[in-house]
Amino acid sequence: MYSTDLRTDTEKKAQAVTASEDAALWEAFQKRIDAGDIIEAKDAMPEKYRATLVRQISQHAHSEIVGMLPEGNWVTRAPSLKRKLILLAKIQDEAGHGLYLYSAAETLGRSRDDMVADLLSGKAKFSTIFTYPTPTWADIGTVGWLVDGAAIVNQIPLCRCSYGPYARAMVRVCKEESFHQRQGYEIVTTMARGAPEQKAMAQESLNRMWWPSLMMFGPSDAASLHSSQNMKWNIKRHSNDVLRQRFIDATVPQAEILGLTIPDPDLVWNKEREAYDFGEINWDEFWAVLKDGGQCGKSRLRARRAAHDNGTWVREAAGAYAKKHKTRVGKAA
Ligand code: FAQ
Repeated sequence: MYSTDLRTDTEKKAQAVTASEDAALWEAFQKRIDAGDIIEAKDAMPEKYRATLVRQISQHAHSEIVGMLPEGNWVTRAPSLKRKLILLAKIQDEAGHGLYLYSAAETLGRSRDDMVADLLSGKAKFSTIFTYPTPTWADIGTVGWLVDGAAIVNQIPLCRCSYGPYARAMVRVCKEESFHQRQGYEIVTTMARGAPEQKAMAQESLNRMWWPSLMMFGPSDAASLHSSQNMKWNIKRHSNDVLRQRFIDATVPQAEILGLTIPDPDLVWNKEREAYDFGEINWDEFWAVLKDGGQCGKSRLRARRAAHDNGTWVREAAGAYAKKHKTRVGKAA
């Protein structure tokens, strides 16, 4: 079901054979990458390239789907009908992003059913940011402003990723994330310019969400496992630390405009570097969240499992329809 793997069985077998010709294949492949070629689903590629893309794209897809939950928390309590409609549309966009991404990963030969099974069993990762709770309405603003803002900084370079289906999916995703970031910033602006209680709520949310947003870019370059190979393959165009710095430099002035304070006493503009110096990220917290799911990791997975179970009848009906359609088309032919 849902397969978008474009390869025929013969092509799959041929590619499995070429995968064993490591040295020659890797060299020819690297030449294509260095020449700026875009790799397509049916092209020969080292199995490690395929595996790393499946890992990254499926983790990204899971993040979009799990990322719907912290915002879903506020659909029934949005402060006005207009806010509710906007929030619903945003959450639906995130579902769409998940679906493009699962489809892009399927072109590499992994089925969506398998990827979803990995998420539900707890084997696959999703972004640490979505293990944090969203207890106030201001969090819906900061999720858009900071989380979508960080996602854009991370994902714009992915529009030039060497793997065509992922790069093309990212173009549309980034356009929508850009709208999401603006709607989040608009919520925070309204609160920061509203009553003192509203401004305090926006500040309190920024205090909680700032550091986890910085962790979205992944571990420091020194601790990153995949960055150097992924940059060699033009999957990643910039390192985790470079993108994190870019996000900080863009976001600090946005907080200043609102009269909000970034919760980092070490944050200071460095004239020589023309960039902000910032305090130490709590990497112990990051690794602990990755390992045990932090505050909400387990409940996010429980919610996903329940949604999956509730959707069983839809998948069964779609499968039965597809089978019937195939039989009809077969008979007509
Ligand atoms: N959370 O060696 P690296 C969004 C893992 S979408 C969890 O540096 P890499 C939209 C990493 O996977 C947000 N795991 O890895 C939205 C690896 O694990 P593994 C998601 C993390 O791949 C907004 C290990 O640590 N975006 O927000 C995290 O080179 C609002 C070592 O790390 C993407 O997925 C983390 N924060 O770089 C939705 C973008 N960081 O597999 C709803 C695409 C690292 O070895 C509402 N992904 N890990 O066990 C990427 O750009 C990269 O995969 C990175 C990590 C940058 C995330």
